[in-house]
Amino acid sequence: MTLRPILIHPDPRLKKPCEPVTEITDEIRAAADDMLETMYDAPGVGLAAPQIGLLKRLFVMDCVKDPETKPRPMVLMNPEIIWASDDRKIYEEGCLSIPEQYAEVTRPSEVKVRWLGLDGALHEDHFVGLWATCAQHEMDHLDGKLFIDYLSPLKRQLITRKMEKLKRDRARG
Ligand code: K2U
Ligand code: ZN
Repeated sequence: MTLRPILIHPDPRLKKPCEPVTEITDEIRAAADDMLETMYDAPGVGLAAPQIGLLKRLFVMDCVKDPETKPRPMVLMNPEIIWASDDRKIYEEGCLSIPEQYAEVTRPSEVKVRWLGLDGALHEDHFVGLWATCAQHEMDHLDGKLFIDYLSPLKRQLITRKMEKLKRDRARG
């Protein structure tokens, strides 16, 4: 298990659509493992493969926040939304690739997702609440879409400028 560096916006790898997982290789298993470790360490409730520079359709998620409840680490490959509620919910989203920036995003409040599991089987689940928001946020990453793409051009540009400064300052060490 290795902590992987999380790419920071703007980065071309965060804007590219990712390739489907065609074979569950040891590399894919190792990436999923590292992504879960990196997500918990951040901390976050989700992490998509492009955020660690792997342009594959794979994300991990664990939205269990209550320390009394058993964690539910999930690895979803080639995920597809097969149903979304008409009902919408506004959530103040963040992103591990856009640190310390938050904005309201409106999304369907419930989604049904089908995906390929590490066991090689197809799975389906009905997500609500933070799980639904997170799954949609992660699936956007697989299409090269960031939550700031839902904001006005001005707001998006302000956030991008802040991230460019953050990267300059980090490069300076
Ligand atoms: O993809 C990511 O950058 C991980 C996000 C996933 C996420 C964003 C917005 C809403 C739900 C999930 C990280 O978990 S950001 C940290 C965080 C933690 C709890 C709630 C919201 C955001
Ligand atoms: Zn994100």
